[in-house]
Amino acid sequence: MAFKSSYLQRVYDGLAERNAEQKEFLQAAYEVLESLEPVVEQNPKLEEEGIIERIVEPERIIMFRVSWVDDAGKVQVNRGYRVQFNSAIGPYKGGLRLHPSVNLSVIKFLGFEQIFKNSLTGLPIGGGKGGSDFDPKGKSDREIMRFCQSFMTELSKHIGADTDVPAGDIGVGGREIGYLYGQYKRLRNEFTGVLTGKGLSYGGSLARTEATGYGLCYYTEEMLSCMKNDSFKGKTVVISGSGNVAIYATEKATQLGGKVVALSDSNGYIHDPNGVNLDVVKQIKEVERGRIKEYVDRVPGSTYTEGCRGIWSIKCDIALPCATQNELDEESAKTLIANGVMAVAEGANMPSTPEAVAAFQNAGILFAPAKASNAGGVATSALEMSQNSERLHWTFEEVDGKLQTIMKNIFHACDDAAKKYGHEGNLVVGANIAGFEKVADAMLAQGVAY
Ligand code: NDP
Ligand code: 2IT
Repeated sequence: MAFKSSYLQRVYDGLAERNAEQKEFLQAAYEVLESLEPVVEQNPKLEEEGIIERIVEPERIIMFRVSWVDDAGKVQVNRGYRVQFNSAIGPYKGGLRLHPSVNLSVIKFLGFEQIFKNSLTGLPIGGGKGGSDFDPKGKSDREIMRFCQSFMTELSKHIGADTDVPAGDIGVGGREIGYLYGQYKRLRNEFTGVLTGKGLSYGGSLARTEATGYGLCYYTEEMLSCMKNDSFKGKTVVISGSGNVAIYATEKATQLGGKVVALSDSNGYIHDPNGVNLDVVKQIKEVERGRIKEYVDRVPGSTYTEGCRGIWSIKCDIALPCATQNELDEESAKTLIANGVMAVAEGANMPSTPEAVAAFQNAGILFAPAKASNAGGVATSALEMSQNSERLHWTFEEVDGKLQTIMKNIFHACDDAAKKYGHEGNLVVGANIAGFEKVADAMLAQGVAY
């Protein structure tokens, strides 16, 4: 690992020394810093004002005990996190993840990515992320409720509609947001837009549920159109995961004329050469909270294979990784390339390893990085904040129309920045630079008090 800029090298070395155990965070930071080489070279002010040192250090990290009582009456303890990474362009904004793999490194990588993603949306939102190592799998509704109430009892001291506005991520959907919101309101006696992804009956926005998956497909469609004069029409699509992002990516990819032939969860994947029946998937995952393997009992002609990584061996034109970080490695990338994939767009956060990204780029495959292509979720969260502020509801068409415009704009911001700094066609570099420029500008304008 070596940077051309001695400034970037020094900052990265210091970061790696201080956070030696945080491999996901260092992975995310390295990629961004690497993209910023030409920007740092052309703007000496960034070094003079210590912008890179400042941007890699969270403004605030909150870690707390979450104790709750399970259905057997036993006390359970988990660890809660909120990383308030950067508020230069707006209140901290970003999801909450509930998964046993959550630790400080994971939350810091997600919070760091969120700074640039939120900037790319063009909306006034800073970067943050939170969560817990609590495992929602196999828990009753009452246990989920008690956990969420305990989590919010501490979190409520640190957030607010103009301070920090959390939302969902892995393991946090409508049910959890409802419990979290109820507890915030109880503690603060305020009906305010402190969370997004809320239910429609208490301040949620139409199209927020669909937004990340739909936005991913809008970005991909624009990328295909502008860079290959092509579209989803007639394409075979493989999507990993079967949660919120994967389900609505499947819905939109299908509406745009693609055929989605595979979905997965952490146990394995299904292959349905006829195109997945999304009503069956929604029934299993959204209503019954079941496992993806149940699909094959209900849809003849489909197959299930144990082990989620094998999904990338299925031949496809477009691959949309929508499960979790580092789920697509170099070997999987090479298999996709050998099978003729033309485009890869990330729905999950950092799903491709650095080696996989390099393999796609070297092979001339269109590659859309997460912080650009999955920004539709947080963008629509910001639209939910707008509606809460004006105490109005917009129609589905209005929100979806804005989402489409935002995703197209993000694609062009990435494409333009890549061209401007001599990396035409490299949307990874383009996204990092375009996201960074606005945040750096705001930090420079606001002085060095934090
Ligand atoms: P969900 O909890 O709804 O679904 C997550 C899916 O990913 C499930 O199918 C889950 O399988 C699978 N998964 C989770 N962890 C792992 C793992 N360690 N290995 C293999 N599979 C795993 O989450 P979302 O759909 O909301 O989130 C998916 C990704 O999209 C995440 O990276 C998230 O950060 C990102 N994202 C989400 C946004 C949103 O608005 N929700 C916005 C932008 C990005 P299983 O059930 O077996 O755990
Ligand atoms: O990773 C993400 O962008 C999200 N989980 C959505 C965050 C949000 O505030 O809507």
